[in-house]
Amino acid sequence: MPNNALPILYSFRRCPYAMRARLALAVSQTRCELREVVLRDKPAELLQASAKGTVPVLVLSDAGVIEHSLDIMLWALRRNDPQQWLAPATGTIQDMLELISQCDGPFKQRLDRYKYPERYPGIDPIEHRSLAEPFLRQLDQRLSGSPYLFGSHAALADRAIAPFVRQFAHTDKEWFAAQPWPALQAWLAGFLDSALFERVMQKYPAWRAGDPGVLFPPSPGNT
Ligand SMILES: N[C@@H](CCC(=O)N[C@@H](CS)C(=O)NCC(=O)O)C(=O)O
Repeated sequence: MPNNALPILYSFRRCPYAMRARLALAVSQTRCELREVVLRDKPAELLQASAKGTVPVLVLSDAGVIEHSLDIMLWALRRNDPQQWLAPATGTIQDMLELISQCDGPFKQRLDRYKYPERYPGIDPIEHRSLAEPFLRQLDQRLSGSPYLFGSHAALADRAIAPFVRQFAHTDKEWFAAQPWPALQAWLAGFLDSALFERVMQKYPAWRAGDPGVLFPPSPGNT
């Protein structure tokens, strides 16, 4: 049963922002109580902690609240960064944040219009898929020179961006597989096959007030 002194993570399994937060919390071995949220029925406790109503949200044991996924990643990794996600093999944290901001800004905007055209009356999803291609080509070019975006080991940028590339690829798997982006395809496949990804993608029942919540991250091998 989770301990009350643990931070509380409001999460949604399939949300790419929540995924990146869980990746950093898991790799940094930051124990939390995970509360799985149903987005159309958000618990009052989440909205009290963070009125903006998005996930992920991390409520710290001193009642501080971290409301954005990248800030949760940075908070967790600054406390414990055993795989050196904040120390890329090439480039700087600033360079990684710049690439992540291209993902979170223009790329995400196009991804939403490609994946969820019904939310944007009158738009052409294929046009938005095309507009998203330069970002993916840029990633493929970086990855053709090194196995990860910033050199020889996975770092913040890889883990922050991969959940969004996954979402893009899964919108039309055949189309994605047919693109001339071999390095990007291999990088995504490696991420999806990783033990870390499996660890952060376990399924949990929706949390209801009074439930104990679940301990996160799960023990390695406990999948
Ligand atoms: N800037 C936020 C964005 C998070 C976000 O937009 N999450 C989506 C789910 S993927 C959400 O909670 N949307 C609210 C809703 O659908 O009601 C972050 O980085 O955490």
